[in-house]
Amino acid sequence: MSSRDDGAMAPHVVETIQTSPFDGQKPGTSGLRKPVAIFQQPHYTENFIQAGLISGLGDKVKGSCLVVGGDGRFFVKEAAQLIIKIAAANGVSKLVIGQHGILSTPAVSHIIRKYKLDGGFILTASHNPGGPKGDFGMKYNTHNGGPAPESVTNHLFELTKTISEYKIVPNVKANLDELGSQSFQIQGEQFTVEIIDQTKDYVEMVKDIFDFDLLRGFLKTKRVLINGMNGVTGPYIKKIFIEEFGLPEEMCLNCIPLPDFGGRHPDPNLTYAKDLVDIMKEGRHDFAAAFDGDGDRNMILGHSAFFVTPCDSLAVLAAHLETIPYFKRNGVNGYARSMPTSGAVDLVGKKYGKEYFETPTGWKFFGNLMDANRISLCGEESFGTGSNYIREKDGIWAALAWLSVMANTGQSVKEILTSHWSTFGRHYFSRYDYEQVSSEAGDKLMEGLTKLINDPKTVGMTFSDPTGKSYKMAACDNFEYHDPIDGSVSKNQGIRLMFEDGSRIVFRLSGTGSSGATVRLYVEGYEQESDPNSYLQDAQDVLKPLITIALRTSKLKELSGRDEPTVIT
Ligand code: G16
Repeated sequence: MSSRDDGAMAPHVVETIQTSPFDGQKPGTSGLRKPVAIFQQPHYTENFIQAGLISGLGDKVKGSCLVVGGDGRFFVKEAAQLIIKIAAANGVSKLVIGQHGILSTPAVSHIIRKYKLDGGFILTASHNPGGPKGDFGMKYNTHNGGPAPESVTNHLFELTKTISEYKIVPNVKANLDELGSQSFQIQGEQFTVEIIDQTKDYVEMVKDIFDFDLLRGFLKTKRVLINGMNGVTGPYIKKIFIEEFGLPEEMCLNCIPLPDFGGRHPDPNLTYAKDLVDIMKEGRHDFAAAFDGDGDRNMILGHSAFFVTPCDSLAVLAAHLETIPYFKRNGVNGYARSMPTSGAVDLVGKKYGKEYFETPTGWKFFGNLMDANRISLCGEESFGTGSNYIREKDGIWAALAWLSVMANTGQSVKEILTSHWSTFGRHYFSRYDYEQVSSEAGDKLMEGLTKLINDPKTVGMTFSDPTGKSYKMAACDNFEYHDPIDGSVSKNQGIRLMFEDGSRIVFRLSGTGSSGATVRLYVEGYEQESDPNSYLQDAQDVLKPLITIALRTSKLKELSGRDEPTVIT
């Protein structure tokens, strides 16, 4: 259906509104994330949208076509209407918007690429809680479908520091609930808002990537649970798992997107998806997957809640990628992982003669490598896995990829992991998160660690835990990335303490929290055993000495005032 504004209503006039800068509109690891109340301040969201358009499109704003979609959280619809008004005023010619303002992050990336749009706004604070007292977020993606690179986000931030006006057409308002085109005349130019089905393009895409007949048949023989955590993936889960695969509805949990995610934290990990873990522990299901608020993160569990670390998930998928039709057709280039992610995937790259890359935390750093056809698969320890068919990580894709591996190998999740470890050895990995620590404590921690890595005596020093287990420091630094494609340099990406036996301790401050500091401690140890059963040790037991050393060396407990982390992965 299409509607047309023929000018019968009051004319749409572009107004220039005087504004002043707000502090702290610096996009973090993935966009700007703040409490909703901050975004609701007059001019706050408007400033960010205006700066986003200019930094993202430069002199190509006029006549551009963009996509807009969000994860259904509180304030998505209001923000979408603001984008409509400001885009109209700046000469954007078309906005493609998901019905009700909803599109998953991977769907947005796909839509930009499929329809060759100039970019888009994603309205999400990802896995952060939602609702009027929760967080909201906004990020700009560029024409390759990926999160804007640092050159764009740095420019955006600079613009927000000096912004003095924005343009708006106050009386342009679209009906976000009605599919079809709505056109408006803005000072003699046509401006179109097209409301599209949330799932259609995405479902067509995954049907082209995977063997749906194989998966349909396989799922008839298995009991699985798919958990949308009341985020954006609900409609996609229904289309794919219920309508396409015929899964009973009761196997698909929390599939209604809610503005506050049901009051929970939409983060698929062992802490925030504990209800799913508990059901899986009952041993009645073979496989479970959960996704975050905007659908780009995933957690994979096997029978009896056997947990697949995202690092291992990446390595396993790398080793089995060529069984998936998309990769059979297109081949497999290299792999990439973010720096804190364990080196498990590197070993797959070495064995199969593929390139493998270590990038800073943040999906945006994979974009250049994918655009240059250097990598086909990438992933992060932060529950993100994805591939080069789009430029965002993709929760549902990861679940379908895992089900494909199970269907092709005939093995359970645990068998797939143990056979992988028997071939490659096991990288034990754990992440400790200390959320909402004071910014001062976070800064002090990083200052102390910086002193440690700059001290010439550190390399060669032996660090021991109280049981006497000791590790000799082989190297330490603050990770710096030199992008092999465009030569850009990203400094201060995390403190790395690397030991002679290959173990590693990494510290970073998160770039996705909305207040204070979140300290992340990543610990990794590698073991190669002759007996496959010895790989089944608990990562916490294996890594205990390293964790003790990390906590002591950093004085993390003293500085944060926390005895325990908020989340352990
Ligand atoms: C975002 C980024 C990821 C990053 C993660 C954690 O994920 O897209 O690339 O790994 O944040 O970042 P940090 O450790 O700085 O909090 P999401 O799912 O929040 O968009």
